Amino acid sequence: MNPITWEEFYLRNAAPSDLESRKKEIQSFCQKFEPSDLRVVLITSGGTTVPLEHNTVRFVDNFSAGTRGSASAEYFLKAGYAVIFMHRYKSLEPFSRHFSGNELLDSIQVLKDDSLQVDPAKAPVLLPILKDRKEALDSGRLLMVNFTTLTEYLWILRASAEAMACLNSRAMLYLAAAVSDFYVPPEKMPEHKIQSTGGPPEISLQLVPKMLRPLVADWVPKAFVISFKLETDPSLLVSKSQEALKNYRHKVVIANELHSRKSRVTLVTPNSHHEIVLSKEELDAGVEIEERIINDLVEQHTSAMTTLN
Ligand code: 9Z3
Repeated sequence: MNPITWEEFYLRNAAPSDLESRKKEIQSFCQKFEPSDLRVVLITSGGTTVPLEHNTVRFVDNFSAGTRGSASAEYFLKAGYAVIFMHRYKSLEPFSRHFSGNELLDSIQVLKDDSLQVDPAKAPVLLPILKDRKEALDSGRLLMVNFTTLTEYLWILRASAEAMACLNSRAMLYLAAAVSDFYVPPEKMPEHKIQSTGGPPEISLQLVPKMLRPLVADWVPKAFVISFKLETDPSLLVSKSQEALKNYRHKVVIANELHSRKSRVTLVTPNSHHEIVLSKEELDAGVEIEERIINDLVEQHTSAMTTLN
């Protein structure tokens, strides 16, 4: 069955109640950089939920932790970009991603006089992260925007993309979130929690329209748009990415396979493709593949901007 059109999706799926205020925040962030030379990237990160009930107790989710997006945000900030970090609520965030569980609390010691001290052994790890974070916050180059459900994601994505249009070719969209391809339309969703007394439920998921199409063609036509393609069969990666580029006419698809995604990606453009691979030694030394990806994309963005302007 064909998916509904993207226009119909927005008509049938209500916007989050606070959309207007969030939109304003994103618009003023973009307008702040409109008169400057600064480039702005929208990063989407983490997975989306698909509710099964209006009063949601249960939902369909996916594996994404937001590692790719949160690491990428730090490298874009280092490269001088302003970053709109549109992430799944409670998924990994730039800077805090380096600390899991009680790691941060464990790095602070309580002294005999009740004063606090950073564990001298942990300070060399903490210091560069705190300095980079301070720089990003003091310069006003980081905007955090969160979402949880697929519908919320799609409304905020559209509002953000439209707000970025004023930046023309200085805008980049880096769509790393793992967005559900399927959802339960509101008219097919029960109001209340599905009861087990009714036997096993038959849940019919429908296709989500491909939002890359209006995003590239209508919402931010001059932006440098990068999407991600995730497969579990590596033999499909390049051909499916080329197909996406042909269909949506954006600039780059980053193809990755689920299990090797931290050490190997393929950057596919309309005319070529190349791999970025980390060796075992590099991985052991803590090199992150996102650093290489972002260096590559910044160069491609620079040359696209010079051709366009
Ligand atoms: C990706 O492929 C990301 O690299 C990952 C990152 C989600 C694998 P983690 O958050 O994982 O670091 O754990 N994102 C896009 C996946 C996706 O849903 N792509 C769609 C597709 O392949 C289209 S945009 O069809």
